[in-house]
Amino acid sequence: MDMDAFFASVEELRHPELKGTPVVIGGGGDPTKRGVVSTANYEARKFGVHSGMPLRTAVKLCPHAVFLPVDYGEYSRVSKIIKGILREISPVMQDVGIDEAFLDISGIPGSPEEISKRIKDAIRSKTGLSCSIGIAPNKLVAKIASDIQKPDGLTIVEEGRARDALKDLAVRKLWGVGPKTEEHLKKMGINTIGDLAARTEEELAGHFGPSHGGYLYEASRGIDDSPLVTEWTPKSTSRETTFQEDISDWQELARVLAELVRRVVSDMKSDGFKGRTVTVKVRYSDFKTQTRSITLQEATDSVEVLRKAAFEAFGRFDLKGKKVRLLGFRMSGFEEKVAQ
Ligand code: TTP
Ligand code: MG
Repeated sequence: MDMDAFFASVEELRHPELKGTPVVIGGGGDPTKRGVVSTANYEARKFGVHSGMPLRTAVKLCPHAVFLPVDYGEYSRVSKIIKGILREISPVMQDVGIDEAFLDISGIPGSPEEISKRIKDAIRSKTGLSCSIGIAPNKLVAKIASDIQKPDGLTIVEEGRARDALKDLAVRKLWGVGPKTEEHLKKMGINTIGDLAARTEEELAGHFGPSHGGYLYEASRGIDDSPLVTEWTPKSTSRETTFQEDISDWQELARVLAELVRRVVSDMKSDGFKGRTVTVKVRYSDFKTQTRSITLQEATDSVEVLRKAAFEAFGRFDLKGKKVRLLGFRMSGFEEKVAQ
């Protein structure tokens, strides 16, 4: 899912009078000053204005456009709402950028068209904005597909049709094809993804090395096995205990905390991770919940060091006169252990 002319569309929501006028967002919004175009709405794009272009060039191409400064705070506020909607539709979501995300919809009921309509309707009703969606067997093709029809587009690439769907597109649409690779490919007579797919893996490896060459060979066929990286991927490990009866005895809480630390460290060790950030969670009898965290200088899996940090974090709660309903312990800030 990729939002349409994102910054410009958010500005049009706040300034409905701008609808139908060319709008350019960039820098401080003054085209006589230095700065580049962040984005332009579709009206301004008709004049050749695009992201990354100097504002001074944009004003020459489209002198009657309205120029506005970048208001990143407002765009990220709207972005958070959109990501919340997407996460509700599929919790397996990779947040890519301010206006983009990958969703794994393989476990979601409904046809691709129905799911896509659900996403578009929810975003439109909660924010007033439109988006474009690409549905495909993998991230590489889905991303490209999301850009094929815009705005308010939907492109579905069925399993087994990826190579065909990509063949007429410019090679730079592939991830990992920047201006340098594009130039090199052009010299080899390769302009489209289809041209690339016609070459042998040996030839591509000869020009770009086995790794990048192998990648180009697979990508040109729409092959991509990269997993979605969800917010859980740099994962955290936690354990918590809800007491049968709310507890106010500090000794008893400390004993439970030590046991939670022991169990979390054991989980972490079996996964081969070391962590830096220790978080203790306390839920009181009135359900009010607080956390206290400590980040260590270095990642560790030492139960002694982590228990000490957990008690230090625990000491930062004001438990006087309160009863505790739940106690939790979480480790995050993981580093993968280097194999010896
Ligand atoms: P894009 O999704 O690339 O562009 P867009 O949403 O404006 O337009 P489209 O309909 O083609 O998707 O980028 C999202 C936002 O990121 C864009 O609104 C502004 C910002 N951005 C920059 O600030 N600089 C840039 O060079 C680009 C490409 C985007
Ligand atoms: Mg976009």
